[in-house]
Amino acid sequence: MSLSRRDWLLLALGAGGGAAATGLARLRGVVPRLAHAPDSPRAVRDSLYGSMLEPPADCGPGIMDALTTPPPRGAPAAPVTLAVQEGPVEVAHAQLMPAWTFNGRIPGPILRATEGDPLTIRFRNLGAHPHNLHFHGTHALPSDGWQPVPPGGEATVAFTAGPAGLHPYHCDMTPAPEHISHGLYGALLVDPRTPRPPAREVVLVLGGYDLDGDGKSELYGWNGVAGYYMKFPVKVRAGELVRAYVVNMVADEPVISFHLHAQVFDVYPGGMGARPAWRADVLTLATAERAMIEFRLPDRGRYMFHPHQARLAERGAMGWFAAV
Ligand SMILES: [Cu+2]
Repeated sequence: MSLSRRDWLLLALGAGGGAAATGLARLRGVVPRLAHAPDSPRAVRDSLYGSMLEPPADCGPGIMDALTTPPPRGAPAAPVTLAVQEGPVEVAHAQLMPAWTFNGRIPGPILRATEGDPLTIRFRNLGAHPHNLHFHGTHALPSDGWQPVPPGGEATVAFTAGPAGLHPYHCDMTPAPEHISHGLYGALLVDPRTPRPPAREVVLVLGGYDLDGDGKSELYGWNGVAGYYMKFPVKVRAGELVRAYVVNMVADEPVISFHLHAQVFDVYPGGMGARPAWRADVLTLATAERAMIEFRLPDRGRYMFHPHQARLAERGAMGWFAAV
């Protein structure tokens, strides 16, 4: 037995006190939940659709801006330090993940360069496990970054940014899914030398969290926080060009998808190329696969986005664009 969307709405709207109470009792029995999940009827009542998960209480509006909006194009490529730090991170309300992070956050910082720029990244391993730093895209083999860096060690990764596109970076220590699902990933945007048209740019990196160490994620978050964009939609202006950089860093699912409601989008696989390869409203991505998509939201209102895998959507990966 599973709950239909209509059941959710009836529950959320409280269709009679008795019915709602019955519904909640039923919900406890049928919805798979985390072993440590707080019993949270408020979260259920507040969720008009989908995600039962709330972001951490101190994760308020605006706090995710630096992980949602990329730095502006054309800023000089400064030397960057990426330091692995290990420690607990609250990835959803009352859900602590024993995380491994770049610079203390998940995902790591959004890096941006223009094709042909020299990039130098200092990698420091401040954790208790061997880690490393591997970039997608092109680079000379000495900067491929697969070699282990022991605790306390460091390495320098230097390469010429390219090709123009969207390239994840991540720890590639074996087993890579474990290192990635602990939080060691981020995005590098490489702009073409001929600028793309102005747009409202958004980065959406999907990750999964294996809280109990069984090799399977139990929580999912766009830009690291489960339920965040459900509660605090990504704001765009109605009618403006939106350019979203979508990256899949869920390491324990064969594929995930990104689905936008009520509009279709142009797809640039890998963020590469000057013209879109196709149009769609569902984008399917294997692990570390990514795409740049472009669309306009013509009317004021909320446009839903989520993976089309219900389990992922219900466990933190539901979100909204709010066109204002
Ligand atoms: Cu690692």
